[in-house]
Amino acid sequence: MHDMTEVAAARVALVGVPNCGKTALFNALTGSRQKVGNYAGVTVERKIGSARTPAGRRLDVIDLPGTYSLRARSPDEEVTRDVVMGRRAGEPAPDLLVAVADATNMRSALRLVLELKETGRPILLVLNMIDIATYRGIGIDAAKLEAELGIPVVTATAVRKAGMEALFARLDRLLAEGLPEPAANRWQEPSAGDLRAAQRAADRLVAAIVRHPPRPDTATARIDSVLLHPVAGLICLLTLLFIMFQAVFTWAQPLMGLISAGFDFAGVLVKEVVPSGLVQSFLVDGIIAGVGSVIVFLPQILILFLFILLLEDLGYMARAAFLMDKIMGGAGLHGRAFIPLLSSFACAIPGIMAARVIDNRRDRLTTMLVAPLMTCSARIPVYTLIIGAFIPARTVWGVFSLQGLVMFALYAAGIVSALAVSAAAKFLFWRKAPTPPFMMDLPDYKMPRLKSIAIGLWTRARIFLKRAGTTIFSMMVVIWVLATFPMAPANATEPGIAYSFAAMIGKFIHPLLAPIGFNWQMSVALVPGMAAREVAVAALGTVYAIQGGEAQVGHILASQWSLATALSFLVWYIFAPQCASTLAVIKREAGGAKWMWLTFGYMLALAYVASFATYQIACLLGAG
Ligand SMILES: Nc1nc2c(ncn2[C@@H]2O[C@H](COP(=O)(O)OP(=O)(O)OP(=O)(O)O)[C@@H](O)[C@H]2O)c(=O)[nH]1
Ligand SMILES: [Mg+2]
Repeated sequence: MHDMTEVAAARVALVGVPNCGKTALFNALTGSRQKVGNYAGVTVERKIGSARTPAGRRLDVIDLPGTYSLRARSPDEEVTRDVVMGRRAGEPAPDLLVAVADATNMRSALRLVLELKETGRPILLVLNMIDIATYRGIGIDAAKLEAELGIPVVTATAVRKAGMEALFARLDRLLAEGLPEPAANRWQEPSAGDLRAAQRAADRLVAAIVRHPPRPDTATARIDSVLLHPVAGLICLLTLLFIMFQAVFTWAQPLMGLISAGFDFAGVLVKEVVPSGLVQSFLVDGIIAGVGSVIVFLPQILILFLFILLLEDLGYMARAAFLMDKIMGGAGLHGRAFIPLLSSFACAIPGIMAARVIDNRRDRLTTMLVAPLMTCSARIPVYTLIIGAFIPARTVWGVFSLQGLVMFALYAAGIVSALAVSAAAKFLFWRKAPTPPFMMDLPDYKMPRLKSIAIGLWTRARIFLKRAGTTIFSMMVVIWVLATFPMAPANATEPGIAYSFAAMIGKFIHPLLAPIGFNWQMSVALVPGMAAREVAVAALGTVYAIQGGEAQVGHILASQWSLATALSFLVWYIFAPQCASTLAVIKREAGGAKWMWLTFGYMLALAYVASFATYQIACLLGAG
């Protein structure tokens, strides 16, 4: 059979300024679920997806980081430039550029289009967010624009997949006519003068084709008069963060109780059905106590993400960055470091990658260095477990949960230490360098879309469960084996685990960790915890379950650890470099192992010193 599928797919690259809806369009065209968000710099890598036009042509659609110009200044913009210019090794230049414009902000969009035209490649322009433009009474004469630019223009509302037929039809027509071979690299990096000239040309075009409404929309400006106010705005931000952490702790409780009851029930059931022995121990102590003790935390993690996703979609992230700029600048951090650091609440890995939007290397490195100090969601299980076991569930001042307050304090400790370390890095490494002024677009507020929030939460739940089912599960198997074999001799005087490999390893490391108040069971848990922080919780679950034969880790901890030990363990988790994947990403993004080792070293040192101080002081105060 000879059909269209034999023809190589046409490569179509989506290019546009940040936040104009490229990824939304990419998702609409390819059916993917890449992350969209209402702030600049959501996409920092190129992503490829495939689509098929109604006429059966195959397309390889490439989503790219946003950029104002091909004159790339930061690593994410370099990705876009290199793809557009076909400079990536082993990758031909795209056959067609789809320029994406935010129809409510044509000025910067057209400037980029004019620059793209200089490359000599075929271009099609999509006027996206036409729904918002229409709502605000902004009129765009697409036919005139098409004539002026000499390229096809279509309108779209990417988030609702509206306008896709027209876009596909135009793509089909362009491809049927046959695309010209791209002219041999005509493009040269534009000078500042070129860019100014392009801006003037863009302004002329805007004047000719855009009709502004008599009464412009002032909703964003009105909301910002409060949210960006130097005092009121900061109060709003702090209140919001505070509510977020209280919610993570309190709203999740009923659901967590339910999940944990489910695992307890499963444990009981297995004990009924499977005769006692190795198999029963593997199922109950290894899998149910281990993996179950981590899955219990899913509700908390989803609540945290619900907040982050809502703020991202609303358009609040860039505002928070703006508010924090003074404080961060004081600590030697670039204003643009805010979003990478806030993303690190989810996980340091996307946070470190998001640092690509920072143009100068020095500020980028500082951001990467401190991102792992932000409290990532993998720490939530550890914190919650210890807080639940040691901090009484009381209310303070009538409204706040004491456990929620401690959680907030742990997050705050992460933030404060990140600021302190970046200040120290600036002082040690690049004292003389001034922090550049903060420039970042504040997007218009948008109503969060239920569907995209739901997709975001679902994606997170899947990542978490997959981790529990793979990394954590396999570590649990290893830990169960280590904690079970060799088995106790017949005339054993101690519980079986005391004779196991786990005990040997734990007792071997223990002298190092005794000064910070860790017992040998905790020492065992730290090593596999390098694979994923939550594993430590699962490992404690298994080790104590094998030792004590009970599934409720929290209860066992409360009876076996002193308060000083518990506090020291919490403090350890604020600082310790307990995540191998994060270190690997730092190495890749910073372009050298040096930065990885630096991060590892300083975090380990901080963890040890801080835990030591915490333990010793707590003991002096009688909590030993
Ligand atoms: N109302 C409306 N919102 C849209 C439309 N397209 C995108 N959005 C929203 O605009 C915001 C930005 O969308 P993205 O697709 O992330 O933008 P992007 O161009 O990929 O942004 P970067 O990756 O940061 O450069 C998100 O909040 C989207 O939900 C649209 O056609 N209509
Ligand atoms: Mg994007």
